[in-house]
Amino acid sequence: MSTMQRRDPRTMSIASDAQQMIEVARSEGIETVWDRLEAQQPQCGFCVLGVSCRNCAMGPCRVDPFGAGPQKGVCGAGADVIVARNLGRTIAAGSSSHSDHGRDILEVFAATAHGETTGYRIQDVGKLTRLAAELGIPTEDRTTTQVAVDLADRLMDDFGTRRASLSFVERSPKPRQELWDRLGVTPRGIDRENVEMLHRTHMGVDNDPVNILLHGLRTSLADGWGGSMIATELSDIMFGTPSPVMSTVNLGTLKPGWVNIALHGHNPMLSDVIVQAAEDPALVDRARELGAEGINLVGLCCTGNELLMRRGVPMAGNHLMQELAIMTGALEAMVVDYQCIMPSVTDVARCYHTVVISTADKARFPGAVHVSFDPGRGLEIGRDIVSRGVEAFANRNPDRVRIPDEPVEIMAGFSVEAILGALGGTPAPLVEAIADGRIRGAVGVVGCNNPKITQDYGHVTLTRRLIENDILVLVTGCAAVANGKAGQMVPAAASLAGPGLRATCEALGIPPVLHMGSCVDNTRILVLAAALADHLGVDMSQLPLAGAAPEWYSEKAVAIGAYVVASGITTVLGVDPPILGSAAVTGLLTSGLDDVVGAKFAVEADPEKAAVLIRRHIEGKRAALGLPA
Ligand code: XCC
Ligand code: SF4
Repeated sequence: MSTMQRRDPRTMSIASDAQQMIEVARSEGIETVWDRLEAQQPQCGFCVLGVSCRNCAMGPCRVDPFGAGPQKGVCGAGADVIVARNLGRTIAAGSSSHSDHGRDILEVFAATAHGETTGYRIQDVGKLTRLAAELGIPTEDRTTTQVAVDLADRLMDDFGTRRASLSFVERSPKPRQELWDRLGVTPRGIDRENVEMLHRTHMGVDNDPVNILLHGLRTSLADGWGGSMIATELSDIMFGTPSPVMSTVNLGTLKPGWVNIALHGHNPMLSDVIVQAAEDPALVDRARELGAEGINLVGLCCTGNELLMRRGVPMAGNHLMQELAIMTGALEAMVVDYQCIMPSVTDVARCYHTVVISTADKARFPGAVHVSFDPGRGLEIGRDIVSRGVEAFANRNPDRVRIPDEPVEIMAGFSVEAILGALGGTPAPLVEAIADGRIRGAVGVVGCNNPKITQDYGHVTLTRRLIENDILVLVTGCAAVANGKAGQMVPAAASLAGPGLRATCEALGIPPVLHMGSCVDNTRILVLAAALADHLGVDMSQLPLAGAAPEWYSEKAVAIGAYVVASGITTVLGVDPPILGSAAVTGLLTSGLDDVVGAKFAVEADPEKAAVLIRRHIEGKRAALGLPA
């Protein structure tokens, strides 16, 4: 920890709440993610390049990237196969994570349709009806319940292998569907593609790196146009389709005299009933009895994004804030579901009065209290959890409470429905603004924090440079939270944008950086891109669009990057993926793919340079469409 102790917090995060809490961690001697990254140095060079394999017990094996040592694993696999297999498995892990989340939502939706849940209902009947009609499910003269049951059944099928392609693949532009068919990458079943990837990457199955990578694209498409999209759409139906909402962000959302409960993870199905439970007068009375002013719920990571988007629940922070939030000494409970929850949170919580409450049977945390989620008793469980948070207030030590900073305002809630609604129900005004050059194009800036990168620096800098150059930015996940903390997500931030984007945002009263939701909600960006392409009668790959994941860390982010590229949108990564040990795989992803799917990956750690690269890409797409320079 020694070198860490000397490192300037300003090189660790650009966010002042984080910088202050890093000092607190040091003075209290509590280990953080940055300390552990330091302790891991130097990280394994073989793994960094992707040339290590432990897929079987003849190994583990490593290929010497300098050519002097072994060039093949025991089975005979060279660097290209090893790197491709590793990448394939990473995509499958990310895709499975999103899709399993989607299935969990689908199961609660199905149970709700059958009247077997408490605390859940169909909130957006309009969206249910639209979706059913889109999938050919009869809606006339039928009850909401009947339609919902059929929709649930239909989407359950998408997880298996009963049809030639997934329900939502038909939402993509026709030329894109034809291309996927020609390439043989149209996803067939969500589970199937993931299972097949595990099969192919078993020793002695798929030994052709290109063939593995093509299946990697198919696997990711089963996430983007499958599991994740189901998660988004059904969450909208059950919890409400987001519309613009003002809220606040950073650790200042924790309130000194209140019971503070943070909801962390990814799945909105429990957190949504917790929001209902926190309004229970009996629980609020109990909080007051214990001397608190009330119950304050805040979000972390993507569970937080789900609640911010739909209910305006304040957002305490993104990925790297989870340990620091506990160190405020003002957090009674951290309720976790799954994904991106560091195992270290229970260690940090032990130093405070914070109770960590795990809720998913598939995601247990030693040291946490486990309250098993059961949608049949949703509200009751929600009350139980909130009550544990309230009771923990009695153990708070007021002398240890250090809440840094005042919260910053943020506008969220930009579902595709909300964006099209603001435009008068059609993408035409946006297409016109892009066509005449007031807006040059749009970029999805998405993904995580990674302690290898100064927290939020990549997101905030890249976004700033893009909006300054009249490029609309769409954000999700931790990238959204970063931009929110930096004040770039309020309507007044239009003044930071170039003249064309600024005028458009001011006319509509929206920020130049639009919060489109959690990481599964990257599917909203796909749907919007498809709508723009269809409106122009072109494929998505022809649009002046790009994706960026400046601070990505997770396997899910790799799956997202892959489906975005497979959908025709070039994507720039800020952290090296572990593929550089294979010239063939690196070449395919960063150049060859362009000829195959009309998009590719680029890696650029410096967000200033990434912005230039993206601007060039967008101007190139504009020129090819004959749009004004
Ligand atoms: Fe996780 Fe979604 Fe990444 Fe953030 S952006 S660190 S995946 S919380 Ni999804
Ligand atoms: Fe080694 Fe091949 Fe087994 Fe991988 S699959 S561990 S390269 S023998």
